[in-house]
Amino acid sequence: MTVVTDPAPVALRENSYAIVRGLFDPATAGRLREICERVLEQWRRAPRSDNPPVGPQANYMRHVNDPEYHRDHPDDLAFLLDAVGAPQVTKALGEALDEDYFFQMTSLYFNPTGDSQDGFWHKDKIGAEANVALVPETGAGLQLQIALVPTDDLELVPGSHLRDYTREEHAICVADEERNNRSNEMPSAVRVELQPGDAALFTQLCIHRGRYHTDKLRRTLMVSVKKKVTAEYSLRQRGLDPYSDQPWFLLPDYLRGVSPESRVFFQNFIDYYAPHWRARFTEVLKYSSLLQRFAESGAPNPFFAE
Ligand SMILES: O=C(O)CCC(=O)C(=O)O
Repeated sequence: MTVVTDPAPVALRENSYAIVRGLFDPATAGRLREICERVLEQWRRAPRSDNPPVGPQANYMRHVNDPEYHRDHPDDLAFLLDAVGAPQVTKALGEALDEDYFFQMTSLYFNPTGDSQDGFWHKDKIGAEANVALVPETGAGLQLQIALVPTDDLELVPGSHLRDYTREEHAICVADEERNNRSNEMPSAVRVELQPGDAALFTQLCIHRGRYHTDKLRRTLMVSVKKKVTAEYSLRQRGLDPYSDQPWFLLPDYLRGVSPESRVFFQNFIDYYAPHWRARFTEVLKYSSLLQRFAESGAPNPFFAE
């Protein structure tokens, strides 16, 4: 008899993924689900960003921790942040990465309301970011998916992060202008089965995809982390991007109610990006005060002149 055991975080560097059963207890997973349901409903009505766009085919949203989603629910924000930075989360990430890293982003994956779709197979396109990592097997960072309802929607090919595409994988992921990339015939693919509170960690470098079926409820909270060295490289090359641009972390009471242990997780991210968020504020202030002066003067606004 073959006994299949879940790959542990430390084994991720070989297996592409790891599973932590019961990362959160059912009560915590239940409360996180309630919070995410509320945020999702608000996002559908009043998204804070147009990327990805709201619509019947939408299957994920970014920045669940944007404070505008929690204006009337400060306890929810504290609960969410406390969970995202919880010691068991950082322990699993630390064991899997064995390299300095920052918090990067939260996302929520959910089933669409429109047509059902099998996702497309891909390795995340992280380009040269992968080359600066100390531990190449884990690329630029990791994704940690926390199931809030039972799910087996994430699929991946274990070990595929350590090599280029095989002939069969290439035929599915790349060939013929990616026409076959939603194929259900991917060799050696595994479905990651999770119960509420369980978590899957995986590297962006492996072949993976989601399943987005309207009749399969999905609520999966994803925490993305980026290696420190990759974050530095990315900021040098491109400046702030839509993921790292989270100036709400500068709000004086943003981490109110969050435990000291969880605050530590966010503090490195804040310390690193705060000067860049502040620089962007300086620009906004400069231009917005100027706009006001033009409006008050009654003179034509030179920004819109021929
Ligand atoms: O879980 C999913 O639906 C897919 C996730 C994914 O493609 C990604 O994180 O790059």
